[in-house]
Amino acid sequence: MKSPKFTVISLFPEMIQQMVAQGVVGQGLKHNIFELEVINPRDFTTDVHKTVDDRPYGGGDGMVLLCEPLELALKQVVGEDSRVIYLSPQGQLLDDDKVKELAESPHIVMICGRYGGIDQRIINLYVDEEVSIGNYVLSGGELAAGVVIDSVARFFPGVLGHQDSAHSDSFTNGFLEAPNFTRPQNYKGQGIPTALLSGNHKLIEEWREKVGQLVTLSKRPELMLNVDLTVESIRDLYLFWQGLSAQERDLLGLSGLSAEEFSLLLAAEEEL
Ligand code: 4FL
Repeated sequence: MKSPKFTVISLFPEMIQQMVAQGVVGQGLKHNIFELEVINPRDFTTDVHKTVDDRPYGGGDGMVLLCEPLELALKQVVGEDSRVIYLSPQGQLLDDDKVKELAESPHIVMICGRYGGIDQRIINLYVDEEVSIGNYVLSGGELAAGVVIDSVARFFPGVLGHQDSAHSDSFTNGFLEAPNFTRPQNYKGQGIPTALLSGNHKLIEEWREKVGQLVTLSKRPELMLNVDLTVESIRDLYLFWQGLSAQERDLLGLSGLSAEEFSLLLAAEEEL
């Protein structure tokens, strides 16, 4: 099977190359688990000044990327199986579901605009979808492209050392991860949750799942509503929480949680 491929169209190609060179994603690239191509619209200019942008019609701040260099770049890289994405705050928000969906695509082409954006007619002609990484404006789409590559590549088989790492991380089951601990066993008076010292892998797995749900309820309660929870599972979770000592709750960062959050969750679930 052919490796999945990212093509990034950017005026700052080194920025993309550098973002993707490190860590597990960098190793994945080095080992050809996926391909990365970066092309610069400036290389497709036809005038002596290599002009890539111009002032917006109607006036306003920032410069707008010209159609022609972008179109020539796109024509060189876009094929039948390409998915063309324009990174923009106007796009659909990138989340775990979107990342998994993009990881199924054989070829993702990303256009990075500068802060003034790109000519709308390029979007009309070539862009399949706009993607945003958050509700804020960047000086350009490059950092957003780096975020897409990193988050998507984690789902390519072989990028994460442990084959199922991507499948026990935060969001995998819709919930956040349980906190992690390593040596020493006592750090400034804080120990290790007893379940994690039990050596019972099945018990540890169940404990982590429950704690992950409690962390989600405590820190990001709105995420609880994306998951199908039964009244019974909420009661179970409440009982599990009640079984934790005050000290263990502190250790797990769950001191903010009270019976109130469980009642609110129950009420919200019943409304759905
Ligand atoms: C892209 C912001 C994706 C958030 C400026 C140019 C952006 C962005 N998500 N800001 N592109």
